[in-house]
Amino acid sequence: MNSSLLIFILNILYVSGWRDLKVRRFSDDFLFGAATAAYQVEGGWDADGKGESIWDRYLHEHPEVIADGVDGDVASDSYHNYKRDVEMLRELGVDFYRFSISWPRILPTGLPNQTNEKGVEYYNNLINELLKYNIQPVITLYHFDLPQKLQDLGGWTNELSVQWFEDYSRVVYEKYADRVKYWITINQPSTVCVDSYGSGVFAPGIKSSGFGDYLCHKNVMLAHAKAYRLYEKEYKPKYQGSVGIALSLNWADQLTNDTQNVEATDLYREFTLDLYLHPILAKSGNHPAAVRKLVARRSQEQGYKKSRLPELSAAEVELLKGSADFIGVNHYTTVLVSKSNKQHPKPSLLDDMGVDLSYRTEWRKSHSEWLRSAPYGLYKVLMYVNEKYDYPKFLITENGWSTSTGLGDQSRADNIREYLLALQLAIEDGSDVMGYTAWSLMDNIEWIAGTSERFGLYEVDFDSEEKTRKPRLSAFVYKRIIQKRILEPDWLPENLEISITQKVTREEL
Ligand code: PNW
Repeated sequence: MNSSLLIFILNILYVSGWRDLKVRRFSDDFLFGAATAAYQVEGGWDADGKGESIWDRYLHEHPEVIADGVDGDVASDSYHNYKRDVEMLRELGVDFYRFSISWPRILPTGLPNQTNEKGVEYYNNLINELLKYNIQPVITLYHFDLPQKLQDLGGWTNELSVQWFEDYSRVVYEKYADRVKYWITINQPSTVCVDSYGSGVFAPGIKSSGFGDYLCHKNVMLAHAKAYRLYEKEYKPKYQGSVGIALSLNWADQLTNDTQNVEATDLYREFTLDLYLHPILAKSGNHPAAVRKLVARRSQEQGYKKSRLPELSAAEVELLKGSADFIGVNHYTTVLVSKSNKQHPKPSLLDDMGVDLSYRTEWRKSHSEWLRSAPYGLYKVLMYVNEKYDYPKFLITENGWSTSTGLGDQSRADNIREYLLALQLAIEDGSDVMGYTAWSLMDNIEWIAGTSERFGLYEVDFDSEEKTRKPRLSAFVYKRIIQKRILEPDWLPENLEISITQKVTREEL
């Protein structure tokens, strides 16, 4: 099928509410899960010997950057509520729980000279509670919360960070690999680098676009590869688990079919998708040639002695090549790309890419500015990776939707069903997908949005002492999908004591 015909059909499906007549079943071994991350839910920021993370420091020093001023000091208090969290997972009937480990909770100095036994015990308790109910733990080693003491030494821009991360990974594998079979090294290297050492909107707030972000990129990718190889060599023979990385893989479409915009979109995909995929999945390894050449040329023009994107040595290329048993896909939305005629600061990532981004007006809006519903993008991005990198194994590690407060989250329920249908189509067309993870199990600290953007299947009452959790409409819908293994577009729970106030119908768009 040619691609314009495919886009046409997908558009029809999208406009018609993604309903075609075929009932598709998720196979019995397809896994469903829900996810959170340590800083966003745990709280207990300095409890029982935990060290300070870059998010603790950043939001304590800059409360003004948080939309509603609520930081992660207490969050959903999962540090104390983990039994309730597992109860919620049982209510949903999920196969796995994806959560992350707070590096400074385990290693307060960031280094293995000192282990915080209380921190180790917390994750032991959580893992054991999950296994008691046959829910598989899927552990993310790093979800944005670097120990502040390592940031004081340059954080991810210091080449030593590769070693620091490997040492930390070893401690975690030693403690938990006997019971944990699925590992994710790093969550969203793009966020870890571009938002944290580039635009600086995320902790540690360093603004060095087009330089710091590229330095970080090399180290984070090598850190991932080292943690992968460590498991492969020392733990895999004994425990047979698998290790992947979670990449932010949003789709990018051209604003119009002008050659300029098509080329801009190709380049944007190289920078946002292939820069992360190519070193791991391509037979030749290394950064994509287009990115390598472009940044090298511009760096030279700008008077730098070396490319601002540090090159990989032959040994580093080898280390990275094949360093994932699966690709974790964090997919939320789609953007439209056009060639930019604006002047961006030099150097910067935007200047290197030379693009402007927008959204199609038809795409339903969430409660987050950057997040619009365009389910066909999940299909498209998976097929893009399939075609370029020969059908790798995927785990959808995050997909979700934001609302404001309230239990009647029809828009989230719709979003889950629509994206799951796109996923079924991608599977039908040959994608190898192990499972799907809803972001998020519960409301949490949405980084600098605080609690102003809610992603939870469960609502959290942040004003209550206990951080009470209540299931939203979408929790019932997700539970039903997991149980029945099919999508029922109009299904609603009976006897629902939820007033549906947030229903968004297609007619309203
Ligand atoms: C992810 N985008 O971040 C993170 O892994 C989660 O911690 C976060 O809570 C969740 O998505 C919702 O934001 C993203 O701009 C941040 O496309 C931004 C984007 C995607 C994911």
